[in-house]
Amino acid sequence: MRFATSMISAIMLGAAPMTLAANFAVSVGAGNSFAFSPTEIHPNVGDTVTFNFLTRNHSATTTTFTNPCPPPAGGVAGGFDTGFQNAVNGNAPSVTITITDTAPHWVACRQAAGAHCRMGMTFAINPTTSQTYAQFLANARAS
Ligand SMILES: [Cu+2]
Repeated sequence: MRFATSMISAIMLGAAPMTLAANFAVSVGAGNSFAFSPTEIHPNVGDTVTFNFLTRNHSATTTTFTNPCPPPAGGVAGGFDTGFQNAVNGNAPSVTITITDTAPHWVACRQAAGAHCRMGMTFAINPTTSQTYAQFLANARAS
């Protein structure tokens, strides 16, 4: 047993510099809400984000900070679009994306020509102190 413990310790020490990617689970439309939860996350490059679509028919689509609604089909350049995910009739689709940079990404639902977005259905990946989620939400409600 002593030998085996030494072997495991050596393997773990050898692997110390490696960092493990994290997954961030985001619920979309929980309890029939027009909301993402949580509303912001701060992942690192290589981490993944899984959008779990729980009710209705929504998307998670990247858009601009200043003029969020509606997000463009396909998302903004360098972003992503889950497409419309139908959670009606007991479906519970999920879509996972991988974080490839540390830049802020502004996300909203593009359903109903931006109506969900203007209701505040928004989400931020790596917002900053100068570009906050709160300001993004205010921009969405006003756009
Ligand atoms: Cu929606």
